[in-house]
Amino acid sequence: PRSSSSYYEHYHSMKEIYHWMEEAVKVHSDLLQKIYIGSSYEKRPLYILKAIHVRERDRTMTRLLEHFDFYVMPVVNVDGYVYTWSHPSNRLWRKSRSSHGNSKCIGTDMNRNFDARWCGEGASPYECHQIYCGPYPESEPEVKAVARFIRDHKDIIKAYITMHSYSQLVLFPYSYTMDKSKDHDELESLAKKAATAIKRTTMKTYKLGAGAQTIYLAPGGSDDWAYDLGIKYSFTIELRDTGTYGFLLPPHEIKPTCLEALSAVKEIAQHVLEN
Ligand code: ING
Ligand code: ZN
Repeated sequence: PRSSSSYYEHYHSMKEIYHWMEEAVKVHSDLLQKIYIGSSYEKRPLYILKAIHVRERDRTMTRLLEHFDFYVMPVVNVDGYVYTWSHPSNRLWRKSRSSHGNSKCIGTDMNRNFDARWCGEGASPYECHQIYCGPYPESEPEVKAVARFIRDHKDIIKAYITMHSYSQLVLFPYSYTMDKSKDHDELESLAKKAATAIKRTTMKTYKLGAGAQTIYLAPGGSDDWAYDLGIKYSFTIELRDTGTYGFLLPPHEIKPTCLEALSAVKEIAQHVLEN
């Protein structure tokens, strides 16, 4: 891979990302492990990186790693990601690459495929739609692998954060209903702290709120599912920007976006530690 300083200034192919994961665990074998959690519809491996405690230069990170392990899945939709690189006209592909039954259309929206009021209002039962919920919950092997990993670790997982783009938002449950969750007030104040941390880091403004109230009704999302499983601190962060470039964020904005997102993660971890 490229030297670490410029790695976050370019977009990388799936092949490069696999190579990067391999090298990262080799170089930091004391800190990092690569966990295989299953394979995609097109049989690509799905990996989660686990970061454990080690002496760090960043003091906040050192303290947080003394108390927590971090599990990071760099790419969930590996098949979809590869597909976006295959031809310029496929650049904005969203869904998985599975085919179900004899539909002419390919792909399920993975963020409508979790078992949280699956395929209710805000998802579509039609294969050709962008927000197709799939034939049944966890029909997608990638969703099943993630859900199984979280279920198997639910007693040790203190927080769950899923990164999306774009809109600059810190969202929390629920997205599948307009009703407030029982932890609404605490999650809202923590989301506020996360947005403040982002502001401090890069001066960018992130708005916040419960998913359905802030953007739209969307059942079957991973954060609502994790929350209902018992993981109270469950968030979706919609990264940059607010529409100027949208999904086609210029490469020079990748690094600052990572830095602000990391500051939000740290703020959430800090709160979990104190509560
Ligand atoms: N946004 C999410 C989407 O799947 C979301 C928003 C968050 C939905 C949480 C459900 C739950 O529509 C993007 N950009 O995918
Ligand atoms: Zn998304």
